[in-house]
Amino acid sequence: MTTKTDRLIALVDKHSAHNYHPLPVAIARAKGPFVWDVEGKRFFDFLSAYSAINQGHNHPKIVAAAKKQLGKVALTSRAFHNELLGPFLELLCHVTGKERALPMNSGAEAVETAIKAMRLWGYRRKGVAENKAEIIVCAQNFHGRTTTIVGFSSDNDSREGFGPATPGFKMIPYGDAAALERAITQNTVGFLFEPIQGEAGVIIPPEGWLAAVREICSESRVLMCADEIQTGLGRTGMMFACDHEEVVPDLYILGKALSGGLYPVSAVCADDEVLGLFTPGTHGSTFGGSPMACAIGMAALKVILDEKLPQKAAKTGAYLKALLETLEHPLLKDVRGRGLMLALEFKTRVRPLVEDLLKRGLLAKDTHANTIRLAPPLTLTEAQAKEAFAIIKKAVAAFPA
Ligand code: IF1
Repeated sequence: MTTKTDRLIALVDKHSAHNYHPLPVAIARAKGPFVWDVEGKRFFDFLSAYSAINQGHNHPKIVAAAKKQLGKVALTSRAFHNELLGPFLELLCHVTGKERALPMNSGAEAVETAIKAMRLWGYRRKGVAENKAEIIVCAQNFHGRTTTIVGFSSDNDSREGFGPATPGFKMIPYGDAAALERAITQNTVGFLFEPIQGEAGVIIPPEGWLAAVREICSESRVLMCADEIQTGLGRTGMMFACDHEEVVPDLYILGKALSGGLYPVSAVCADDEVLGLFTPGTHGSTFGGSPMACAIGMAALKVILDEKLPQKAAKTGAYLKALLETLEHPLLKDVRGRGLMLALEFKTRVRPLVEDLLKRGLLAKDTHANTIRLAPPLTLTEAQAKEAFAIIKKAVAAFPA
């Protein structure tokens, strides 16, 4: 018997580009930490759209802000001012402690914006000769899918077939401060990194690395640019993952949870010294900073602040991690993570375990074959964490050794 799910999957198989291998579930609605599929079955969402849903699905305050704006004015373009851009940017600057913010849509666009900003700073402020700017990046990075960004990826699937790569990028091992020091030249304008590598499998850098990076960048006049698109806005138990070492980067790149999932909203946040260098005509976006984006972005930030989601993630994350650490399986290699950015690494492929979790009512995703990322909404209660853990425990027990 073919189910509604089967028919929907077949339709996508037929008409989409095959650039994904989704789990066989078709979601119809969502609320808080739960989604329901087209058959009416409920699941815990332990992916949260890769951390875009930190506030939980359809957070009532964000939905209300979106509804209030819908039908009023959705888009003006930046050719004109709008009622909400200023207030949104003011709040964003308050949260990041930066003087300016430049709103975009997708994460990749914000990363591209940061790359342009760092190069511009290099030419206008550091005195790097035109077209010579270098940006240092890390192996196993994930910063998005545009041609420039995949050009400096070390992941073959991401990069191969899409060249020629944009020049001007240098790669060093992740978490290696000495390598950063060695890689810096007079032409280095920035260091772009993830404070915790998400796609690479929730890789936490060695303690002290972020602080060392801050020191090296300051000494060498290199901009420290943190891609906090996935780690930022509470996910790791603090507002930003850089906060764990009390480090303030020169640029924050934000996205995902900046909208709570209702709309693509991203931004680069930095001081006037950097973002003040753009002049009219040098950068832009049709939708970036639209009234719709600002209404949703502002509500999304307020929820993170008002509900103390970073603190909540720290508490629930510690609770869930302690439970995960009690798991026993001969092939379980590591339990790691910060806040509610958690992962289980096995010595084998975990896709079958992920598919079993789906059958048992919990959505999670494998990353780099052997690792399961566990990243529920930060609004998850301890009781819900306990219930979800019971599902994980049963699935791990049934996972062949
Ligand atoms: C997909 C991964 C996560 C990101 C960081 C920039 C971006 C991302 C640190 C680009 C996006 C996404 C994209 C999504 C899968 C997902 C992902 F597994 F691929 F790596 F989250 F871990 N910087 N990450 O994590 O943001 O342009 O997508 O808005 O399906 O490719 P975007």
